[in-house]
This record gives sequence, structure tokens and C-alpha cells, in this order.
Amino acid sequence: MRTFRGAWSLAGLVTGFAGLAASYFVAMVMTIRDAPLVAVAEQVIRATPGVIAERAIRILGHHDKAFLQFVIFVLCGVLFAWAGRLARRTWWAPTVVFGVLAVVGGAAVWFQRGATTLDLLPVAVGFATWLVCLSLLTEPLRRHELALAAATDDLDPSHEDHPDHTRRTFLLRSGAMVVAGVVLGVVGRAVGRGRRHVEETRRLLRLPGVTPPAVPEGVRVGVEGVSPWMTPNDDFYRIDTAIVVPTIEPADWQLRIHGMVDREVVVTYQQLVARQMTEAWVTLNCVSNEVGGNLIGNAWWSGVRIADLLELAGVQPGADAVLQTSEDGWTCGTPLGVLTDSQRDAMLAVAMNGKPLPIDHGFPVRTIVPGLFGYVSACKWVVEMKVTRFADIEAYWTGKGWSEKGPVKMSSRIDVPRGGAEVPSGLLAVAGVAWAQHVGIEGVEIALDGGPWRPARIAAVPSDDTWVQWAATVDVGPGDHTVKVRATDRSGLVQTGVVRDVVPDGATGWHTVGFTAKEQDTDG
Ligand SMILES: Nc1nc2c(c(=O)[nH]1)N[C@H]1C(S)=C(S)[C@@H](COP(=O)(O)O)O[C@H]1N2
Ligand SMILES: [Mo]
Repeated sequence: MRTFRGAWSLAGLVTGFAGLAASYFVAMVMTIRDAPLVAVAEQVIRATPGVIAERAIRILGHHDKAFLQFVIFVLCGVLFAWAGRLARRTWWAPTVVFGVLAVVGGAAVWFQRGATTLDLLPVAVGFATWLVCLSLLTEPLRRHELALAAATDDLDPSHEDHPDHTRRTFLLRSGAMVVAGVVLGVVGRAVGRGRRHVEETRRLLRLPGVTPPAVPEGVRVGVEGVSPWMTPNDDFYRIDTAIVVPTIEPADWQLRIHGMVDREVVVTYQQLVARQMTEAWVTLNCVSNEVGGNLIGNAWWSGVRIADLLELAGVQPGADAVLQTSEDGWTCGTPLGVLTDSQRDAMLAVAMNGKPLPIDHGFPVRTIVPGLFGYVSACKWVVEMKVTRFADIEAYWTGKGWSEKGPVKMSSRIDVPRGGAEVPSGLLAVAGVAWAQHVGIEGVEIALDGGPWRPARIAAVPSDDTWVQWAATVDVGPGDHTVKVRATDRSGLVQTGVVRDVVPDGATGWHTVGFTAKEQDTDG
């Protein structure tokens, strides 16, 4: 039985390192700066008094951090082996050990600068991996001990498990976990390195034609709680089908324009950014945005007009669509007319709010088409444009039941009060945003408690391609209330109250918010 101690320790070790590998892999794929173990090392460094740190650096030179990580790694190993041995008696003791380790890792991640809840995912995945692997390894060990006992004592000759069999199961599973761990580690490392490299290139990139965003005069209604008129890059909604987003070095990027054209055109990044820049405020929105949802954002985009590039290629008669392809294989079909439209700034964008496109938003180049939903136009990491006919193509989402054409539907949203809010009774500001891209918003109305529509005040806009902020004041008595909003566009169309789902071409209906007004304290 003594050799068994070793097997249980091994189970703990394999389990432990498989979990570390899984968490590292997830961290790299999510492009979180580093793995939880590194976060722990960083917290240790932060908590180390300066004198000790200094001495450590003097002794260890530049290897101090590597050494610290190594120490943490070894310490983990000891704890993993211990947890494995504990598993021989109970299931909960090793769970507690791994749980404590996960909490330590989670805390280290959580207290890093700028950490978000999402950054905890690698820790959660690591912990889940620990639980799964541990039970997968302890199960054959437990059966092995029973089989051995049965074989030696000959108490139970009918015992179905042969010790050789259970040993093999254990070794096979351990082996598989080690291999999987190594693969995850190697792939994670490659992914992480590519991402970091592109992130660095992006940071150093200077785009001369790109100007910083200057929020136009008068676009804010000045009510607290309304979405900021310019959506900061970090807060901009993100939708894509990529598990690992493409990381493309600008030097490797090129766009091929082909299909029904007189001559195929290939543009490199250098050539693209050397061209005349077009800049515009454009609101981008997702067809999957529910009424009142937040899959919408407004940014200052800088790029090159697509119409000019298509002209270089020479579009042939009969074509009505451009099939765009992303580096990751995602496709969308965009009406040719809106790309060549002389008053619409359909562009190959290279910058968002004055900064090179964030990697998640399509770095180095994506398409932006005012007035069309993202799924038919806003191709991120775009590398190919094929001039073609709608009749001859099927794009990613149109092959899945979504409409072929995707003009943005007029809509409006209440940002304040929030649904379920408690507000003081009396005069109350109601405010939000409305949009009807490329047509423009003429007016916005609100109705309190099912009463008559009353006009709201709307702020200025630089063009018809952005959202507009609106605000109104209502007088509310104590109790529950609802307020709803609707817009009218510049063509005179009133936003429909008919409730429709997002499939196949965007939701409709009036955004309605319920809130409660409480009697004001008057003795203050
Ligand atoms: N390569 C690629 N581009 C894409 C998508 C995608 O899945 N892959 N999704 C589209 C959809 S549905 C929308 S709404 C917008 C979202 O752009 P954002 O993530 O920059 O907000 O990107 C579009 N471009
Ligand atoms: Mo979308």
C-alpha cells in the first residue's frame, strides 16, 4: 500500500497543473494580460517591503520575478500533491485546498489595476478543471485499492476490477491530462505572444490623417445618466463570432477587391493610410439590439472612402452587392449602392475615437457604413471585398435566417429614469437617445402613464448618421409610473409601436420604463 501514497500525490500534481494550464490558456485566449499565477506573483511583489525587494533584486538580479514565479509554482506543486493525498480519505478536503487556492488566485486578479469580473473567468475555469480532473483520477485509484484488497484477501473473487486494469485507467487518464496541459500551455503561449505583439504595434502606430474626437457643440442635453454622446472605446459594445479574435500586424494586412470589377485591386495598410482620410461621427448598431437595449454606440471614425477604392477597381454593370470577408472567415453582404453613395461616408476605418482601432473592434481595418446594421456592413478585420450579386451569395447571418438587407430601424431609448428606479416625487427629468441613421430624427415624444404624447427637447447633431440625445420633464405624484418614448424621423415616419423580435431584421416597439416616485421629505 505504501506505493499508493505516490499515486495519490501524482493525481494531485497532475490535476493541479492541468488546472493551471487551463487557466493560463483561457487568460491568453481572452487576452487578459497574464495568467492568475502571474497575478499572484505581482501581488506578492506589491506587498513585499521595499528593502526586502531591493535585496532580492540585488541577489537575484533581473531574475527576481522569474524566481518568484518559480517559487510559487513549486509551492503550488507541494499543495497539489498534498490535496491529492487528502483525496484518499475524503472528497471535501482536497476541494477545500483547491478552493482556497482559487480564492487566492481570484483575489490577486481582482485587485489588479483595471480588473473586471470577466478577468476572473480563467480562475473559475482553473478551479472547474481541478474538480473534474481530480475526480477523474481518484476514481480509478479508489477502485484500484479495492481491487488490490480483493485480490490479496481473496474476499471477493467475483470482484470485476483487475488491479492491472485500474492502474492502466489511472495512467492513461494522467497521461492524457499531462498532454492536454502541455498543449494548452504551448497554444496559449503562442496566442498570447501574437496578441501582445500586435497590441504593441498598435500602441506605437501613428496615423497622421487621424484627428482626435471633438464632441460637437450642443449635442448634450445635460441630464445626468444619459449615455455619453461619444461612446468610449472601452465601453463600446462588441459583437463577433470569433473565439480568438484575429491579431493582424498592419504590415501583413491587405485588402483584395475583386469579382465583378474591371481590374482586381490589392491595397496594403501603408497604401491605405497614405490616402485621403475621411472622418465622421457614426452610430453603429446591432440588429440583435432589443428595444431599449445597449448594443449601440457612437464613435468618431477615421478611414478611407470605400467608394474611391471601388472606383479604382471599376465596378461592372449588373453588380448589386459586395461580399466582405473577415480574416477569421466571417462574411457579410453589403448593398453596392450604399458603398458608392456619394453622400454617405461608407469607409474602411482605421481609427475609432482618434485611436487606432482596438483589436476587438477590427484592428487594423474594418468597414463602417452609416445606416446599416453591423451584420450586413461593419466587417471587422476585413481582408476581402468581392463585387457580386445578392442572388449569387449567402453571407454568415443571412444563411441563418436573418434578412439579406439590414437598414437600421428608427428607434429611441430611455436612459433615465432606469427601469425600477425610485425617484422623488415632483418634477422629474426623463432623457435618452434616439436614432434613425442616415434619415435623421425630427422629433421625440414621451407619454407618462399612458397619457398623451408630449414633445421632448432634442439636442443638436453633426449629421443624420448619429444618435441624438433628448430630454423632457414630467411631474410625477407618489406611486408607480410608466413612461414610454417614440421618435419621428425626417421623412415624417413615426416610430411604430408594433412589437417585433430582433429576427429577421431588427426589433420594433416603444421603449417603456417603469419606476416609483416616493413622497419628498419636507422637513429637511
Ligand atoms: N469579422 C467580423 N466582423 C463583424 C462581426 C463578426 O462576427 N465578425 N459582427 C458584426 C456585427 S453583428 C456587429 S453588430 C458589429 C459590431 O461591431 P463592434 O464589435 O465593433 O461593436 O460588427 C460586425 N462585424
Ligand atoms: Mo450585430
